[in-house]
Amino acid sequence: MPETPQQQVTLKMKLQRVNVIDSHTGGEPTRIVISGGPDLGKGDMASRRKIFQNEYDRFRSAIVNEPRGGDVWVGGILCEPTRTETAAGIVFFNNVGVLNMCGHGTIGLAVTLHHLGRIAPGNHLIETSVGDVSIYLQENNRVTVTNVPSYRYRQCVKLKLDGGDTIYGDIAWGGNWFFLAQDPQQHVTVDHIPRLSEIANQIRTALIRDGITGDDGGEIDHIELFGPADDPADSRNFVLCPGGAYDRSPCGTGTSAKLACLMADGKVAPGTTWRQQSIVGSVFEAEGKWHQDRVIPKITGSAHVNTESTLILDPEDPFCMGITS
Ligand code: PYC
Repeated sequence: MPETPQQQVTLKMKLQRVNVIDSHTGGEPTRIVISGGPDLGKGDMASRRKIFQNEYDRFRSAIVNEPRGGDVWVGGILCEPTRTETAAGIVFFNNVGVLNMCGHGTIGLAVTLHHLGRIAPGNHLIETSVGDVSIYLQENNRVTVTNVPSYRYRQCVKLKLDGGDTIYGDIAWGGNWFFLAQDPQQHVTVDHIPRLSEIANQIRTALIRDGITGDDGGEIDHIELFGPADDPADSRNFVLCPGGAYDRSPCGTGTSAKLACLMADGKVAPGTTWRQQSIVGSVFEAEGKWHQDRVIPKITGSAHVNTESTLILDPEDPFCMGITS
């Protein structure tokens, strides 16, 4: 403990204070950095994401990793938008790196901006690193995200897993790259999470081993498994996120990727509501329309703000920048 007033002042000057607002969307947490974060410049969100990735990785870890967070957390740096017609810019990240889009995080961002009094219910545009998305905020914490154009890139890809199983699945883009497995043998329920994580990790390893990527060379770092849902949802999913945690929400970008596959197969008609339930039971409603050969998904879910806080980054704290192993 500092003993003199001068020592106390010096210590306080060394502390970095970061103001955050936490919310959860169907059980999946989002931590939005409101102030005290790094200056990422004035470029578009793709260039700010690159700066954040290259120069502020330790800050990322400090915000979402233990001891302040944990593997399941998604964070976002709230940015000044580049255009007057957009409400905000956002750079998403998680426990291991930066993210492209994040559906549950955008729903969380919408209720956070409303909580701050920065947006009113209605329509708003948000700039992300993979393009603009729009949000429609209702009074009751429900938010519809019109996501980036989504599409199936490859159908029925065969994978031989290290565990010996052979699995088939589609590769689709919904703002992140997904492998959507067809594996009727798995029980997609909470009590099977360890087995689901094991299979999903084996799928991810096999994709890397076989050099299978998205059509832009991007890593397929989200793995999605499906099973029967509780009525009235149409499907229950299990989504393994890049950092090894599973999504507690039905995953907005994963639901977009699934909808793109279902619409490509003619199993869901444009404008029809399709409900995706998460492994913990929360539900997103999805509907899409075609734009050329892409699906424009609308994903609706609810989020709740649950914490306003100031994180303290103390250079004398041995775990100040998070536990990374
Ligand atoms: O909702 O898109 C999503 C998402 C991605 C990773 C975790 N949630």
